[in-house]
Formats: sequence, structure tokens, C-alpha cells
Amino acid sequence: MNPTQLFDPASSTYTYILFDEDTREAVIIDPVDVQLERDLATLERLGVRLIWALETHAHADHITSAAQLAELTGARTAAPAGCDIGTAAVQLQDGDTVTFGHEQLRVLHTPGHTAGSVCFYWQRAEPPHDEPPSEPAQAPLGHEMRPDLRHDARHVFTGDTLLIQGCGRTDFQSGDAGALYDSITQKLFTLPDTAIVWPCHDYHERTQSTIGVEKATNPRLAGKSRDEFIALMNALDLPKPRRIDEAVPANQRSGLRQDAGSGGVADAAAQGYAGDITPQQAHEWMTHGKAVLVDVRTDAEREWVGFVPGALAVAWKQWPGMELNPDFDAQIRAAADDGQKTLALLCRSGVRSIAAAQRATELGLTVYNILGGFEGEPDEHAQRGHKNGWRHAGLPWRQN
Ligand SMILES: N[C@@H](CCC(=O)N[C@@H](CS)C(=O)NCC(=O)O)C(=O)O
Ligand SMILES: [Fe+2]
Repeated sequence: MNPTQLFDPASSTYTYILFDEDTREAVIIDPVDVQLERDLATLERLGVRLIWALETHAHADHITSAAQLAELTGARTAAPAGCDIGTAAVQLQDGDTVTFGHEQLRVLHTPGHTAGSVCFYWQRAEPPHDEPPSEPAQAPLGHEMRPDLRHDARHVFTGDTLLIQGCGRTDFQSGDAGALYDSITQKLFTLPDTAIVWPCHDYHERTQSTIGVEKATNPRLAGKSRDEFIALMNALDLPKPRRIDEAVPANQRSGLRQDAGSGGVADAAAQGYAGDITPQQAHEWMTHGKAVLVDVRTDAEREWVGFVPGALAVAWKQWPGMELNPDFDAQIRAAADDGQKTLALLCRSGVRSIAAAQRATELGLTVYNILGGFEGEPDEHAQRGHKNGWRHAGLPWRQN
């Protein structure tokens, strides 16, 4: 199956869904918040399971739905390491691969539109021979692209690095015209000519192109020297995207707009352990491998209330009797790799985890407590989830 291309008319953004036909594991690239329902329905219609929500860069013109998709489908988020998207579970570097089923996307770091921008190159694991022909690709601007209408073997998702007969602008968000020229000419134009180009935007209803066609005809690049390209880009004088001030910070949190308190360590309250941290700080540390997140709630709470993907489970007490876990010491030592790793402990509302953190500190470990826990402290009506905590902060969690 060729990529499914979906369009958001308000921002002229293309979102792509690709999947492995055997395992039906799927990837979405550059999803848009207002199209969440459409994208969930498309995944359902295709009968696929989303395992990755990817970004090509921190967008300036619309807000991603990556975090919402992660929460609703259990997919993992991945974003370019150079885009300051701290909430993404995986920070992508040049040359990394993103695997779904038997298929792989290769990450190409292509700075220029923004310093961290990437493209994703998909060379299908096995070009299929026994499937019905796909829709013919549209030839942009009258150029004949490919006589072969079968499924295509090579695709490149170019973000805003290379657009059809154009390219992303370079006048904001760490843009750099010289870097963009190098990225396009050295990294994209060295891909096979037959690779299909799938851009993040098109403002003129064009849907796809190929590397060969863009190399030969893209008016910003064909026959242009690096200096000519830089001069051309610097003279564009485009108006700033309407939503840039709102969109960039939201996208640097995978589309979560809530701000449930600032990050940072509040060490004043800590008694007998290293400090208190916000759920956001804990998520950031976990994402960057600076701390191991340990869920100290009961097995029943994780099962019935929800859990944080990637967290280790070391119960402090167990339901129904709420007796102390006799293996807590050994398990918490193992979670910290015998003291080599810092721990961040999560409980229901940040109370049990203090006791667990104090005990683990006595064992010689470096341990932080996560304020508000998973469900948050109760509010004035004894309701949880309205005040603080992991879920209230909109951080990734799941329920089986
Ligand atoms: N009018 C649009 C502008 C969108 C825009 O500037 N898009 C960026 C990508 S984030 C771009 O590089 N556009 C290329 C171009 O307009 O040629 C808006 O306000 O959102
Ligand atoms: Fe962009």
C-alpha cells in the first residue's frame, strides 16, 4: 500500500499514514490537532495499529495531535532531536531508523527550514509484485513522472525542507538558506530519482512529485548556485505565519497546550530524599534517560486506573491489605541498577511515593518524588484529576 495522504485545508498540511501490510503496524507523520477524529477513523478503516507518531519539525502554522494520538492509541511519539520537542518519547538523530513491522524509515537530518528539521526516507522492505496497482501518481506541472503504476518502492517525506516546485521558508525558527540548499542538494537530490516526494504542505493542490522531477524543474533549485538560492530565499519577504506564537510552544510539547506548573526541582519540601519534581520534569528526565520512572502504586491501581508506558513497577504496598511489599528493597535497588541510576517515584497523589523515596534513600539511592502523583491530589470536592498530577498535565499514559 502506498502512503495514505490526508489534507488539512486550514493550514494546507499533508499528514501521512504508512503501514506494514503483514503486521499492520502503522506510522503517522505530521498529524494535525483538528484532524484527530479523521485520523483515528482512517486508522480504523485501514485496520492498522498506530505505533509511531512522528514529526518532521516543530511546526509554525498548526498544532500537532501527536500527544493526543499517543494517549488514545498507545503509539510512541518521536521527533527530531534538534527541535526542542522535549515531550517526544524518542529524540531522532540523523541515520536513526523508525521500525514498523518489517518496514523501516530512515531519518535524514535536513537543517534549513528549521535547524532540527528532518525528512523520512522509506525504501519498502520488499517491493510488492502481487498486489493490485495503486492510483497513478499525479504528475506536477505537466511532467510525466512514471509509467509504472504499481506500488512504489521508495518514498521520501520531506516536511518543509522540499516542497513541490518550492521549499520551506528560512526566515524564522533558526532557518538558514545555505543549510537548506546543502540539505536539499546533498541529502535529498542524492536519493534515487524515482523516489516519490511527499511534502508537508502544498498551497496549490499538488499532491506529490519525485526527486528526479524536482531536481530537474524546481524553480528555486534547478540550475541555481548556492549563492543564488540564498539571495532568492532572503528576498522572499513573506508574512509571518498567523499562528506561529501559539503553535511553536504547543508543538514543542507534542501539542499539549495545558501548563500544569513549571518544571524544575523544588527541593525545599524534600525530607530524607533528593527532592520533589513536577510530572513534566519527571517525564523529561525519563525521556532523556536522566532518571528511571518507578511506579510505586499497587498492581490493582496500575491495572484499573492506568499506567505510564515505560515506567517500572515496584509496589510500595499491595492491595487489598495494603501491606508493605516485602521485596521492595531488592526491587528498588534493581530498578536503580544498584545506585547507578537516579529514580523518580510515582504514586497516586504524591504521598506514598514520599515514604518509598525515604526508604530508597536509606538504601543509598538517589530518589526524587513526583508531585501530585498519577491521579493528582483531591480538590475541595474530594475529586482527583482537576488539580495536578501526571494525567492532569496531559503526559502519556494508558489503560489496558
Ligand atoms: N499563510 C500561512 C503561511 C504558512 C507558512 O509560512 N508556511 C511555511 C511552512 S511552516 C513555509 O515554509 N511556507 C513556504 C511558502 O509559503 O513558500 C500561515 O499564516 O500559516
Ligand atoms: Fe514548517
